[in-house]
Amino acid sequence: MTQVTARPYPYELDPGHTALVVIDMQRDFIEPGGFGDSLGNDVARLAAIIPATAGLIGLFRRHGWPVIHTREAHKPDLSDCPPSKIRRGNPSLHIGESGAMGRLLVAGEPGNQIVEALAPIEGEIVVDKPGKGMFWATGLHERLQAMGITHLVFAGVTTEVCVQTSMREANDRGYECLLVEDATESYFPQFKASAIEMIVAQGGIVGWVTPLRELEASFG
Ligand code: C5J
Repeated sequence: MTQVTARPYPYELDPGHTALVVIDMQRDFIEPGGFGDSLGNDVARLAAIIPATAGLIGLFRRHGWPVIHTREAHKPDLSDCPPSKIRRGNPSLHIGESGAMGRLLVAGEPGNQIVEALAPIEGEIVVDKPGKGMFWATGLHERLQAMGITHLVFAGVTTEVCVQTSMREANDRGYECLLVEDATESYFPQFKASAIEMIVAQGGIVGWVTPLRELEASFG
């Protein structure tokens, strides 16, 4: 175990049993013309965390620790997308409709790919998830169990939606969860701040939070 300075108190990272999960760093959320944009969000906010997220991925790769990338993605026939999700909001384009980067949130479309700077490399797991949480209809828990993973480090977007949902679901499944605060972002700064406070409140009811520099201080 290696101690990482974190809130609400030091996080004990178990190097042989830890994986990084990078949530939904997709063009659909981060670039103009995608799903996030269709909902009226300022997507430029999210692009700002690409360097810190790249640094975090680099740290895990240097140590040979597993890196998992998720994508919010639906099958081309949308059979895994509830009608309620398609209807929700008042978007300029709905899930499955064609935008500047192809069909929104549909697997295989250009907009559904992870941004080039964070692209997965051979051997890394890429999980297409139809929900906000990373365990719903993905089989990921079983894969992590088979790998002997007990600790998960989280990054990605958006903090209060897919990251927080995934982290809460992981916490319920018994994983020790750490969120890297400068490698996650929201379209709404106040929601990022609130999500972080919810995670660390009550003695870390969902897990721990730390900046990338503290992980680098512990592991170089
Ligand atoms: C959203 C996500 N916000 N990846 N997805 O719809 O957080």
